[in-house]
Amino acid sequence: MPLLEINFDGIVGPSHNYAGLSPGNLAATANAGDLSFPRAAALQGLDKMLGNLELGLAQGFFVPPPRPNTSWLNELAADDTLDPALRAGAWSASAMWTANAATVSPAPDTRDGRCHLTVANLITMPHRSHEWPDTLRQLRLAFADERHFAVHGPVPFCFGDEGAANHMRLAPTHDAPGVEVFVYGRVSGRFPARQNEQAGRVIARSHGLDPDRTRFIEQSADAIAAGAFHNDVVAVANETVVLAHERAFADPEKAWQALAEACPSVQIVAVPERVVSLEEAIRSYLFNAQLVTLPEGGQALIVPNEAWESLPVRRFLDGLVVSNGPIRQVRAVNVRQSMANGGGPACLRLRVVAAPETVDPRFLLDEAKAIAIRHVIAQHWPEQIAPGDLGSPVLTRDVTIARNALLDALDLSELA
Ligand code: SUG
Repeated sequence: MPLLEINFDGIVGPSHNYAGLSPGNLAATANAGDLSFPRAAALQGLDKMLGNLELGLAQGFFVPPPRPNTSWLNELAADDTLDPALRAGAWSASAMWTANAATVSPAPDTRDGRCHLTVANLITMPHRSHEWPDTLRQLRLAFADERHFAVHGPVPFCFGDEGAANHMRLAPTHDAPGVEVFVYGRVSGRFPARQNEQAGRVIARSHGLDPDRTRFIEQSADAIAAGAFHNDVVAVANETVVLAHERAFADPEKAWQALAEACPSVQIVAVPERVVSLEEAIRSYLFNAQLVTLPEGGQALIVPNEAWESLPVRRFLDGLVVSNGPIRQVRAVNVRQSMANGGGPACLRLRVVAAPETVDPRFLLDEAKAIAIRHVIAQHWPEQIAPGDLGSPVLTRDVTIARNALLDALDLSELA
């Protein structure tokens, strides 16, 4: 059974809102208090998935967890005195950013020849710290076949882990043994470093990775201070290509050398500050792109419209495509509702290299499922939410009905 890269996108939940809960995520804090449009957000996400399906790529999805999260509210002993940010946290649709759901080591990289997944604990931000139990349930369902998958619980809570957003894999092809790169930050500046070095080291050991094909690289404190709260805001890799800002890593020369040593065929495209400044890269989310291998060969970069509309970024991308390198085409997608919370195309997907036949088929997208999902979203997702609506009994009822309708349509009621 051939191994393929399958992108699992999070379906944007019906409670999608802008509460400004992530310090260090500049888009999220800038848009705090804005009206959100959950229906439009979910349809934008679905259209992105369909675009990738049309490219001939394998596409999966995860469903939103229950919101508001009443078990978390109970743990918080929530009453009228509860901090509004915590109340909003119980409503957050942040599980849509599945690049933060787990870290994935494909079967060719691991000692036991299975694909290993570790659910991310997401402890740094309170509104994300309660995602993992529901995510774990879903991973255990989607990847239940223990002959092919090993799904791990979170790393110890003393180490923040934000999943694949801080993990890159280099391999000549997806189905070949690869080099896994764990990127971490150190607490230093005004914003939190969300990925702890030890979290990556725990995952590398428990996934059974070969130390010769594993690297740990420090994120630059400048990048975190400029708003790169995850490495995938300033770097993306696919097969042997790494596209990164020159200021992404603490010691760039050392980083490029480590990558070249571990993977001699690596092609590093380091974008200089004078071509696209770090600030513009973070504003436009150039690097929060999906870099995918096309079935006919070559790679495509799927960027958000915001990157396509940026003059310096556009100039860089035009040059990249005519340079005759591995990236043959650039496609722009509209994920504006997610972008306003700091989530670009890459945040919305978790890459799993696996044989599609070994995944629970209910989590794989095809035309028929896309029609069913679109129908449920159009019928049940709220058109808009103002932050003041969070907590209202009417909205509680509406988002609960909406999610249950989706689970019914996808035959996933066991996740209710
Ligand atoms: O964790 N935003 C998310 C965005 C995650 C993006 N993911 C990756 N880079 N892979 C976060 O900061 C904002 C929610 C709010 O403010 O309402 C939020 O959680």
